[in-house]
Amino acid sequence: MLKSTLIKTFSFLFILIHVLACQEEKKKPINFPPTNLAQESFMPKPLKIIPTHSAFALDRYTAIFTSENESEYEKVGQFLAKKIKAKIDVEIPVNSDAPEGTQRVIYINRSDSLEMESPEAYELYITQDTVILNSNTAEGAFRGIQTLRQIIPEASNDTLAEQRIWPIPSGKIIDNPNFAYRGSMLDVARHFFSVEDVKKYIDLLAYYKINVLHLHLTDDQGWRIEIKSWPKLTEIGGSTEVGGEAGGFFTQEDYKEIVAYAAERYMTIIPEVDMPGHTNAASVSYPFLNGNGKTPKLYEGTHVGFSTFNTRKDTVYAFIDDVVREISAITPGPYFHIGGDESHVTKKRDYIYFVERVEKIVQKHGKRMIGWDEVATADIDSTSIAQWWASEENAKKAVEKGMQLIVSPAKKAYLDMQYDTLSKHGLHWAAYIPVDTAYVWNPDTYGGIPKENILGVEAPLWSETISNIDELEYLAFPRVLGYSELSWSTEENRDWEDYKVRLANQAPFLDRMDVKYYPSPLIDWKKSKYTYEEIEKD
Ligand code: TNX
Repeated sequence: MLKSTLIKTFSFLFILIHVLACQEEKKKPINFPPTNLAQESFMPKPLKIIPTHSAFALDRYTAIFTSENESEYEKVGQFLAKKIKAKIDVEIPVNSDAPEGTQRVIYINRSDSLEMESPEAYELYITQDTVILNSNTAEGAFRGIQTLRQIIPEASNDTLAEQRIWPIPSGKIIDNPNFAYRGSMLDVARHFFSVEDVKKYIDLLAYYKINVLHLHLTDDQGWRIEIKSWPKLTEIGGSTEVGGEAGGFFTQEDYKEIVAYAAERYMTIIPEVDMPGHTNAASVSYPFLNGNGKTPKLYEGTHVGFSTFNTRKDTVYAFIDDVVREISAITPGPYFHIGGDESHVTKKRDYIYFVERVEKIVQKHGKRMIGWDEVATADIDSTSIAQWWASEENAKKAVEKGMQLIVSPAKKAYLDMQYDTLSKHGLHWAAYIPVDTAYVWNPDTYGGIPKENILGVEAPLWSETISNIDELEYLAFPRVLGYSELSWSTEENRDWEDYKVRLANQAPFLDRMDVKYYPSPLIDWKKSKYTYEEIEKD
C-alpha cells in the first residue's frame, strides 16, 4: 500500500517536472491584465483569499492529476474535468500520461499538513503554471473544486494568445466551513417531485457547498417511499397530492439512485417520516394506524394538525420498526428524521410516550434521531437532534438536554415563504422573506443558543404551493445561496453589499443551468435571461 502510494507520488512528480521542463522551452510569456482573486464572485465566500494579481491560463494544454489513481481523489478530478467540459467545452485529461504539448497542471492532492483539520477544509494555490488543491480528504477536495469552478471565466480571452485561454485569477485560498451541517429540505409529500428534479436540485446545491438534503417523504397528502413490507403505503397513500393530481412515489431503487447521486457530491440524504401527526396518508393505507377517531380519507388540501397515529398500540410500533428498518438499510447517512411537528390532536402525554419509544427504534437501526423542535418536550437522548423551526422554548429545552440543534427558523429560513406580496408562489404565515431578510441574520447567535449546540443551518422548502421544478426553483433560488453562505462563511466574511454583487454575478451560471430563479429587484442581475418585469407579467 505504502509502496504503491510512493510509486504514484514519484510518478506524479516525474510527470510534473517533465511538464514544467517542457513548459520552460515553449513558454511564451502571456501578459495578463492584472487580476484580483479577492474580487471574484465566490459563493459562499471563502475564509481567506490572498490575491497575487496574475493568472493561470486554463486551456486545452492543461492536465489534471490527482494523488492516488483510481481513488476518491481521481473521481473528484474527473468531476472537475466533466464540469470544465460542460462550461467551456474543453477536454482536460485526468491522470493520463501528460499528453503531447501539456503546459499546465491542476493537481488535486491529499495533504496531511493543512492549517485546518476539518474534513472539508482545503487550500487552493493558483500560480501561472499550476493550480494545487490540497485537502485532508476527498470531501475537502470536492468542496475545493466548486471554488475553482466558480472562477473559471464563462468566456475565453482570445486577445491574449493564439489559442483560446480562460484566465483564472492567481492567489491563495484557505477555506473551511463555519458549520459542518449545511442543508436544504425538500417536501416531496405535498407535491411529488421526480428523481430527475431531485437530482437537478442536488447538483445545484452541491455547487454552493451545501452538504445535506433532507427529504420530507411522508405527510397527510402522500406517502412517497416504497416500503416492501407495507405495500399499500405507496399504492394508496402515494396515489394523490395537493390539488388532486396523481402524486407518485420513489421505489427503493429510485431512492438509492438519489442517495448515490448525492454521495458522489459528498452530500448526505436525510429521510423524514413525519409522525405521529401528518400521518393521514399512512392511516388511509392501513386504518389500524389511525388514532384520531375518524375514518381517514385521502386528503388533497393544505390544512395541518388533524391526523395522528394511535400511540398506544404495539402494532403501530411494529409497523414503525419495519419502516425505519427498511429506510435505514438504504440510507448510508447517520440520521433518521421522525418529524414530530404539529401533532395537535395527539394528547401531550401520548406524544411524549410516542417520541421516546420511536427514538429507541431509530437507535436500534443504527441512526441518530432528528425531530422538529417539539420533540425536545420528550425525555430524549443528548445524541438526538432538534430542528428549531418555531419554538424558542423548545430550542432552549433541547440545549438543556445537551442536544444539538439544526437552525431553521421559519421567519428567516423557510424557502416556501413568499418574497413579498407579489410573489407568485409560497405562503406567508411566518413572514415575507425578501432576499435581504433571508441573508441578513446570524445563525451563530440566533436566539442566544450557544454555538457548540448548533450543528448547522437548514432551509426547508415545503411544497403546498409548488408542483413542478420551475416553481421549486422560483422559491429556492436565489435565497438558498444565502443560506449556503450563512452556514459556510464566518460572520466577519458576510456583508450584504458585497453579497449582493456576488449574487448578481451568479446569473450566468443559473441561466446556463436553466434555473428559473426569482430575479429579485433588490439585485442588479448580471445579464439575466429573466427580468423582474417579465416574470411578473407571466
Ligand atoms: C409548518 S414547519 C409545517 C409544515 C408546513 C409548513 C408550511 C413544520 C415543521 N411544519 O407542515 O408545510 O409549515 O410553511
